[in-house]
Amino acid sequence: MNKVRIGMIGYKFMGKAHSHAYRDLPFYFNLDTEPVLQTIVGRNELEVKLASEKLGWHSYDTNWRRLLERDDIDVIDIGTPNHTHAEIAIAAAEAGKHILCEKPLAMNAEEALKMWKAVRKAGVVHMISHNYRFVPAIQYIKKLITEGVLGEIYHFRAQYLQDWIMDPQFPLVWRLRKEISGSGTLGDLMSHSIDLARFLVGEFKEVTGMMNTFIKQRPLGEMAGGLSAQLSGEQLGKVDVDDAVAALVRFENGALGVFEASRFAKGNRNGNRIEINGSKGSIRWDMESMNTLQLYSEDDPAGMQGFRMIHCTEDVHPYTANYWPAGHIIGYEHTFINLMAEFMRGISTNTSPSPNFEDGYRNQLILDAIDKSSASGEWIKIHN
Ligand code: SOE
Repeated sequence: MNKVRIGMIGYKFMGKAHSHAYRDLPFYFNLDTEPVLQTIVGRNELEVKLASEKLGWHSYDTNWRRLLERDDIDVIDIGTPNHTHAEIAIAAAEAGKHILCEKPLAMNAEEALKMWKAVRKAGVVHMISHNYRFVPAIQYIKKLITEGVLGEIYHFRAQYLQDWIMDPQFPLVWRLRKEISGSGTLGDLMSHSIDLARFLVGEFKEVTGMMNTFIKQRPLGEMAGGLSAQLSGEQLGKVDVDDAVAALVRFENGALGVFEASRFAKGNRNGNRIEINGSKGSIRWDMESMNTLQLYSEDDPAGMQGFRMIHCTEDVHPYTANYWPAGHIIGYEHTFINLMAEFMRGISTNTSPSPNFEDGYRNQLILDAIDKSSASGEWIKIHN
């Protein structure tokens, strides 16, 4: 068994999700590589020490640069705010470390391109953590589309709706500050929908977008783990990212796309949904019922046509044989375990599984175009 020693930077929401996935991976998957939770990094020593103990890491550090000098670290896992991704990833690639990076890959396409070039030059394995690709139902939809069950694809519809910042007193955390996050719902949520669309339908040809910021000032504060936050004073700061975004898309293959992402959709906690319509059938999927999908097929007998629910928990469904008997469902955390399995396979075969930094760059081209278009109102071509 080859040990792959991980150095992970960041220890909050994604730090917890990634730590859990590394720990549980050998429990469910028989791979020839096994992740070792070597060192976790954070700037606040007390907090990172506590995280290290709770999440099961062998050691902790307060400076990520020290990891790059160590021979006992094979992977750098980046779960820090977006404005740090490029600096860390490029330095990690130059130090010969494999890299897993949280999404969106970068602040803009220019930065993302530099990151992609750096990992190519260094010959390291790289991946971006678009975990929803690794929901069994999503992988199964890909299989159905590839086998022609939906026929020619005409429409891709995506909604990614949340509501955790609707209270005007919710503080101005880093996710709401452009200099740290690059964008708001666009990069945080719509990047996931774009990743699913590129995976299931194909490349984008052109886009037009619109955005709004409903609450323009908020009290200062910080993320406190998960999607909660704490105030750091009375002072107000300007919200300079989008609270909501919508985009229309033409795909290279002629399909049309409609995308919507919002943090102002009351009642939607993590409403990540897609619908795909083809010449022979349609599919609907919703993350909040992630183990199922709805399939309409024109091949069903007359009188029995309609959307039917498929439980993607049978052994024939991707990844599910690694877990429980049919009908015994999996959850959000398992999407990261499946992703880590692909990352470990990538390391043992020296290939970078999709979604990798190339996908991160192509995704970022689309994010930048939607951002630009929402200011100018124009349609923007995507130069893939
Ligand atoms: C917050 O909006 C967030 O945690 C995103 O950052 C994740 O990418 C998404 O999966 C869930 O919501």
